[in-house]
Amino acid sequence: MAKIGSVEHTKETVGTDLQPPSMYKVVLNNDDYTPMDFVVEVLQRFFNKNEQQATDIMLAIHHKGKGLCGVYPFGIAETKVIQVNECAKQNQHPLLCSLEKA
Ligand code: TYC
Repeated sequence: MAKIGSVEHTKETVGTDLQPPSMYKVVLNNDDYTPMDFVVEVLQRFFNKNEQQATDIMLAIHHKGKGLCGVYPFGIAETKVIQVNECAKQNQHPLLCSLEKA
């Protein structure tokens, strides 16, 4: 019917690739050993939070067990999880970052 980009479309498929991407929550989990300062630095470096925002999120995680860092399309969320877990590992902290479907 029509060629849009490199995709050949039929009447049925026109418009079906125009949905917004599925979004994923990136969450940090609490633990008893990762220093508070390190978590604040992670939130500033990887999630573009200012010092006050990062401190508030870190304290919420510390008291509630886990907390939201941001919501992103899958590829970006996955990359942030890998980067944060790698940074924690390099610094020998048990900090765990994970994904949840938004
Ligand atoms: N509970 C940690 C402590 O008392 C601090 C902490 C906060 C660790 C948030 C992880 O995602 C976290 N040092």
